[in-house]
Amino acid sequence: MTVAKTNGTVSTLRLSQANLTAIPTSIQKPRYDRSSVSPGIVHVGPGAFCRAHLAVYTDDVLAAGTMDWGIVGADPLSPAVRDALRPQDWLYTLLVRGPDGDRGRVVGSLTELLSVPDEGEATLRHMTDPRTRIVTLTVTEKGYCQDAATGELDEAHPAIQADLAATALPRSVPGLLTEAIDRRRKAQIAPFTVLVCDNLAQNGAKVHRIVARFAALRDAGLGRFVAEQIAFPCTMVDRITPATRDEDRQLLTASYGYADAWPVVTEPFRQWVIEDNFPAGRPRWEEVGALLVDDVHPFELMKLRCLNGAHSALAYIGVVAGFDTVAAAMADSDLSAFIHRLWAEDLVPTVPPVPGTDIDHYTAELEERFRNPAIRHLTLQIAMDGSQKLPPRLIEPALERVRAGGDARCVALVVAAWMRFLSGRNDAGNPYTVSDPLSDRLLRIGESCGNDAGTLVDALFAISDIFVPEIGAHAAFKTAVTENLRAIQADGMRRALANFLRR
Ligand code: CS2
Repeated sequence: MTVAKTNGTVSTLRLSQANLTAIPTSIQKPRYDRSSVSPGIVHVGPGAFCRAHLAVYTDDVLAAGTMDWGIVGADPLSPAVRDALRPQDWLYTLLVRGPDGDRGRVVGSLTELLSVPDEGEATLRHMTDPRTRIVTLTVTEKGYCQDAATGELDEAHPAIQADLAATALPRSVPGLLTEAIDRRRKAQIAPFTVLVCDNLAQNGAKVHRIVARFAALRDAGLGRFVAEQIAFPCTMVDRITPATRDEDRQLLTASYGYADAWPVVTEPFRQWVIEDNFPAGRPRWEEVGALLVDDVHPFELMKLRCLNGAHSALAYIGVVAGFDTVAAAMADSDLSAFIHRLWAEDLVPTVPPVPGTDIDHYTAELEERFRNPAIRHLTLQIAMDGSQKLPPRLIEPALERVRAGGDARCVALVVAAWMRFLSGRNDAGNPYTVSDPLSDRLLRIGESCGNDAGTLVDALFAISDIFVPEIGAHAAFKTAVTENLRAIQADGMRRALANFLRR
């Protein structure tokens, strides 16, 4: 749909509240009056995942008629999403991409978006607004300033040090949450519930400890208040959502005739399991597809290990072997055979029974999701932040396996692939960027150890933020990682993998 301007040029109509009626009927639109929505949630980290997942469930809650759960997004890093969506009245298009095409939908649950670096005070105002009863977060694993291996607050983290020293507004996530909780307490406003929607094991409980510790470092009484009075339910979130590409924007305009500066592309599958512990109330997410339970832990272990663990395996092996996307990696018969073995031998045995779930059906469905050729999920995107992702996805299950007398040999190969990945060049010699909060340290280790597998494994295993001492000191696991790394370096990833599968 184009609009003629007075100067004679023609431009594409941009998504906005006023233009909604002109958007094609094949796109689903908010079926409720957005002007009567009031904010009830502040969401920190309004990236693609949040906009494909909890903002959509919440959009359905609003459509069902409960209007006091609008979402105020707060981006802790940059103004980019705010600036893209402001001219669109915070509307965006979700393209649900299945193997046989897209289903489009305009999501209306965001009532405002802020950029924390330049609107910190406004963010805190929203967080202390009595109408805000839940603060949800998707800030990635590294956003919580944790020691990934122990899950405790990394007190030496520069952002934590800066927030403890500063009189200015906090910049870290623990700092921001603590400041808002403190302001509410002082103003005698009932606390909000904190819902952590990132891929950490026991995410709510873990972040609760991190924030309580940060608060205690500020003030012992405040630390106790956070520990005793704030609810941090655990949750398992799932929907594969790659970063939006320019091609996605162009395709949207070409197919539907309007412009959206930041649409989100996602897969059809979605799952949300939430621990039902919301003292300040919550939307009725269970009426729109979420599962509210007493104990999320089995669901969380199943998802973190089987989905995210396999994803990380596909990412490190895939990047080194030259597969750009998960679907391309999964289409390789050796790689998919390896993923089956990783599930069967090392991961599935560590997952407790999951209510209402057949784990074989779960992994079969995962395989289908990974193979969805319409979703271009880059292996390099998943490979980011390995130091944070490896512990919950692969190191913890490996530790459980070796404790039980097993050998975790498939995990040992993935850990070796990660170490090979850290060199920043794939088997064809093409360079890529290793993006990780520990990248300086990892790079220094790589430079000083060169290609000597034994020295490299020793130096990397000594990083206790990734490898808890018990796994670091496990001789057989360490030997297996070293042998795999030597094989990958000598033969290349594909040959090493093929030989591994023959053994
Ligand atoms: C992925 C996840 O980037 C990654 O590390 O493993 O983002 C994954 O796509 C989601 O957790 C799926 O729900």
